[in-house]
Order: sequence, then structure tokens, then C-alpha cells
Amino acid sequence: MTVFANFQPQLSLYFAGLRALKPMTVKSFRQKTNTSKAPTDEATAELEYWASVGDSKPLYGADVDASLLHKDSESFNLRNLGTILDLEEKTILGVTTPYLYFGTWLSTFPWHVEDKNLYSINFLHQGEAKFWYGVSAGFGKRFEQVVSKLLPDQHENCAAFLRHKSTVVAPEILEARGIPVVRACQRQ
Ligand SMILES: O=C(O)CCC(=O)C(=O)O
Repeated sequence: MTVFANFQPQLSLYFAGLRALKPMTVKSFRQKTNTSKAPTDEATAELEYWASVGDSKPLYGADVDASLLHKDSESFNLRNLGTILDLEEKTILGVTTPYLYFGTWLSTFPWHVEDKNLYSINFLHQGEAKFWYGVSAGFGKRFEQVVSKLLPDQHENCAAFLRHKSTVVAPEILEARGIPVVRACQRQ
């Protein structure tokens, strides 16, 4: 579950805490989350998202240790990508194994770089479009500086607070400070 609190009322800058809930079935997740739907038009959806996300407590079945792909599948098997990670003997959940995400309208994952600064691969099995924001690695330091300046208390508590995966910043805040943001809409 994602719990939102606005860091600064005048800016779209949020603390999003992922909180563990009791395990639930996919059926009950569906029942709990089928009340509101995203607008189909991407631009409207983006506007509505930023207008309402701060007041919402969206459920997100995030970081579920599972995969819908058959473990022996030879094509596009996220359990077996044939990368250098195959050499890692230890299991590192979400790194050497895939994570599964069950989302709904307003489900959000905070800004982050991937574990160990690795690349990430994401496959949308089913459902509505998923929207991504990204900042190129070349602007990574600047991103950290800008967000740290906007959140001095967080930065003082921990210089690596962005690693806590709990900060949600609207793209226009970054763009207004010279950080280009790329938008991608992922479909099934
Ligand atoms: O799918 C998400 O919401 C976040 C997952 C993630 O961290 C990633 O794939 O990079």
C-alpha cells in the first residue's frame, strides 16, 4: 500500500510510504480496487493523477515475490534472462528474481534508481496502461541536488534519502529546474 503525505502544500512533492498489508488474494485486491478508473486519454489521466494522488491512499501490490511466466519458458523469461546476474549465487529478490506488481488507478512507485544501479526490465501482462517518468543518468546528480534542496530536512536526516524509495515529485517541478523528464506509456 502507498501512503501519501504532502511534503510541501504548494508543490506536488510527496512522501509515499510503502506499507505491508496482510496477504490478500488477487480476487480481493480486485474487489478492493475496482472503484475508480483512469481516464483513457493519456494527457487527461496525467493531469488527473497529479490533481488527486496527494489525497489518495492507493493500493499497490508491489514487490510480490512471484512471476506469471513459466519457469522453463525459453522465450522472454524474466526468471532467466541470460545476463551476468546468472553468475550471482545468492538469491537477491527483485534482482536475480522477478517481482510482480498488481496496480490500480493511482498506484504509484516513488522515484528511484534500481538496486545496485542496475538496469531494469518490465513487462505489462494485463490491464490498463502504465505510465513512467524517467530522468537520464546524465542528470542523475542534478536530480538529487534539486530534490535535496527542496527537501532539506530529509537530506539532513540521510544524504541518501532518495534510496529510501519514498519521494514522489511531479515532473514539472524538475523540468522547471532544468531537468529533462521523459514520459513513457507502457501498454499490454
Ligand atoms: O513497476 C513499478 O511500479 C516499479 C518497479 C520498479 O522498480 C522497476 O521495474 O524499475
